[in-house]
Amino acid sequence: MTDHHYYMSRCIQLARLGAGNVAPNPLVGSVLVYGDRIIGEGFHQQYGQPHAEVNCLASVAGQDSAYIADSILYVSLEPCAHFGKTPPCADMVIRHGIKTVVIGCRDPFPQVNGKGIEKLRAAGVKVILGVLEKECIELNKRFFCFHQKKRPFIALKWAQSANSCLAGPNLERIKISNGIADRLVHRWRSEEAAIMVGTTTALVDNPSLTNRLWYGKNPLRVLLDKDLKVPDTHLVFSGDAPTLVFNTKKSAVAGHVRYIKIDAAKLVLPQVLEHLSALQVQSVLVEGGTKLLQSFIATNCWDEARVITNQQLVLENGYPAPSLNSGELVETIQLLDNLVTIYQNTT
Ligand code: AOF
Ligand code: ZN
Repeated sequence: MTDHHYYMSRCIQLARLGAGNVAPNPLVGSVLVYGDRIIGEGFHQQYGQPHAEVNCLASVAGQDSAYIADSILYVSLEPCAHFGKTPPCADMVIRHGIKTVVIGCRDPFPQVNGKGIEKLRAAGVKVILGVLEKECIELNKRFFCFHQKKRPFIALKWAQSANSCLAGPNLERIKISNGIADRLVHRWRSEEAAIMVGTTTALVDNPSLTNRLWYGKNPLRVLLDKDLKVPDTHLVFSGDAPTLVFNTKKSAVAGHVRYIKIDAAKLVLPQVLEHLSALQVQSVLVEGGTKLLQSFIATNCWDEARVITNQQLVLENGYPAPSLNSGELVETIQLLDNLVTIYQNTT
């Protein structure tokens, strides 16, 4: 590991401390190194608050401030060039007379997207770009997907029996995942901006779609219910979190429930994703059922698939689970008799 890699991995570590508090902004970490000594560290801590580089420079102790101009600044994302909620970080770096900046990856946000790097270079700052680039992009995979693909990051999730069934013969609900896997699923719910289900799942399973078994927030609930079949006494409408209902009947707001009318003559998913993007929803965990999951797969509109398989359970004549036609296995986690397999869409 070179010094650059070492300090960049520290930036990533710091950036992660902002998880849960900065969305829809990216997670960013920064360190300032004089010789072989870290004299400043910072990360983006809270949406709307100072950026990583600002916190890093502000953390430098009084007796070290004379060294700032001769230090190397490391930052996991390109310093911003725009006036947003805070002034441009690139300007601040230039003002401090810093001569070398090492950047993990370029910022895909349209108002930055290379302009921060240009600004630094135009001021004579040496910019080293792309150190631990893959890791820095992975850190903000939702933010990157949202700005590059102009749609939320889509994580598909389902639990299946050993013979790849999702429910019993007449769609009856059968407990497939164990308690440990359930906790992992609730953690996933806490990490995504929204959670989505189709009409049949909401009707038959009556899920509340909240995060009860992990720390952190509840996601925004998204229900696809074209004909408004799901009664408002079902748990998806509980007061625990806001709910969006995409349907073909009405647009209305009723307390924490918002109905959004879509065009019955057009494809559903592109309309739904467009609305979610306009609402700055950067990621969605799709929890079923098979029809909805398979329509994301069929249109190749997914980024990750997380499958929980109960290796002990066989459901004779059960209802078939979705099937992936592509995807690279990137992680497996064994939780007693439940095997979690995570695939990334590489196409
Ligand atoms: C940086 N360092 O730590 C972060 C950056 O609304 P604002 O002013 O907070 O700006 C948000 C945008 O700034 C965000 O979309 C992303 O492009 C960039 N985030 N930039 O130099 C940071 N968090
Ligand atoms: Zn900034």
